[in-house]
Amino acid sequence: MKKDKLHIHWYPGHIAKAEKQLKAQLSLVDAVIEVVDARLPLSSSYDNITGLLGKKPRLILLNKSDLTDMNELNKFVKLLEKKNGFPVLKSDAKSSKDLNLVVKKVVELSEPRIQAIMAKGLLRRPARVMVVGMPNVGKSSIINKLTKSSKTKIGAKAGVTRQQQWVRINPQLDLLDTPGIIPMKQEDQQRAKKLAFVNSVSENAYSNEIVAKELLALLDEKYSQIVKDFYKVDNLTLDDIAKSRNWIISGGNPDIERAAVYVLRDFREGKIGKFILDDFEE
Ligand SMILES: Nc1nc2c(ncn2[C@@H]2O[C@H](COP(=O)(O)OP(=O)(O)O)[C@@H](O)[C@H]2O)c(=O)[nH]1
Ligand SMILES: [Mg+2]
Repeated sequence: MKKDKLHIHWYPGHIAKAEKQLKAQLSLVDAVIEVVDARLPLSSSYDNITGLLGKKPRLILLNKSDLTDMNELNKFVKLLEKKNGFPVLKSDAKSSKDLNLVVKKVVELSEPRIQAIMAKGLLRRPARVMVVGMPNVGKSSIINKLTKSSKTKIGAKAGVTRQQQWVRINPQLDLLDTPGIIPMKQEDQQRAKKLAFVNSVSENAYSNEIVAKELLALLDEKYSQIVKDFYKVDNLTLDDIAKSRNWIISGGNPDIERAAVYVLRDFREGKIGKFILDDFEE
């Protein structure tokens, strides 16, 4: 199945199903937390998120901020706030320090809808919120962090299928404990490629060698010296990296596949450096 050219394909049937499921989940909540990979502040967001969410208030969470340069990321925070008109926060789901603010913001975002309910004469209820985002951006990690302190599973609500579990985070907030997966639907291969770099695309869809080469090319444009220093090479090629590490296969050729696997892993774990792969001008 692996192809020798990087072309990532999404199946229309899967997308339609995922979209339907997501819409059903969305109908249950007052606001959403859209988790985005901070290394791709623009391209790991869904390109038609407003079409999908309608008027639903959204908190944009730039997660994995620990893997980025904070000064650069702060510029994207401002840009996204301006572009979307919604609050934008940074998070590192490996620590819990940012999450109090997340809780506070989503409660605020939900308030208009709760006021509307009360205006109809109903009693105040906690805000209902869910987490959405592309694969691997950290949705489950965030849900786990948020729900850790609260063991109150409050079960199915009226009209909610049994699998939908809610967790009471505090008296003002109920969180849907299953994340909404945003279906990928785009012909934009540039973006698909970037999502592959951060492991947001099934690894069956591409070969390591091709993705690693593309990643090195992009890093070479923006962070060339940092990456060259890390691998102790003059040129950012898999060949040179394999040679520099002394990864040689039979016949004396450099072990390209091994170099590719390491480059992807080093990048994804933030070992090479703190990077943002979107251009600010986009
Ligand atoms: N460095 C770092 N890694 C994270 C962060 N959040 C999640 N991860 C890691 O990213 C991977 C995917 O996280 P997961 O929560 O399963 O993503 P999901 O697919 O969106 O639910 C896991 O290996 C997490 O440990 C973060 O803020 N920083
Ligand atoms: Mg998950």
